[in-house]
Amino acid sequence: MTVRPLVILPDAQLRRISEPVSAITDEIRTLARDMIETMYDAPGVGLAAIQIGVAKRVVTIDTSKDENAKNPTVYLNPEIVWSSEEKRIYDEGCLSIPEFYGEVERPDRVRVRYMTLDGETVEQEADGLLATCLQHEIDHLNGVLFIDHLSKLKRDRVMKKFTKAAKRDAA
Ligand code: K1U
Ligand code: ZN
Repeated sequence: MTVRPLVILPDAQLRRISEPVSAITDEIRTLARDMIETMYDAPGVGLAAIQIGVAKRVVTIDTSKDENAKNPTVYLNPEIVWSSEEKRIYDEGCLSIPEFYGEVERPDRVRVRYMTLDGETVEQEADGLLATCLQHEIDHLNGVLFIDHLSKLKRDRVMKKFTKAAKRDAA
């Protein structure tokens, strides 16, 4: 397993729409293993493949609180098939926008359909942090970032800060 480098704002890759997984190959299995390793190393509770530069619809999530009982789930081609009317606000972070947080309102509960690494199609109902994380990661697959849910003023500010930092790092 390999920890792969994270793609950081304002990298244009983060705006790509990821391609569906059409077959479960060794490449996909290795990608999923590396994503889990990268997610734990960061550390984070979720990761979308585009955050390591791979435009495939693959997500890993582990929202379990116990650090000694790791329980990652791999979601292939995840899609939201139902969302609750009730909303919840969570102070979200993103491994591609380090050390920046912002309050985002999203449906409180969702039902997600996805394919497992065994090729089985399953549905999962989620609430709390898992529901928020699933929506955040599925946004990544569509080139959407949590800052897109904030005001234009906040988004412009964070974009400016990260663009400046990227220019400084490149100099
Ligand atoms: O997609 C990502 O960038 C991962 C992101 C997922 C996420 C977190 C919170 C709300 C929505 C989506 C993160 O994991 S940010 C880091 C984080 O939240 C965390 C890190 C260590 C322990 C607990 C949480
Ligand atoms: Zn993110």
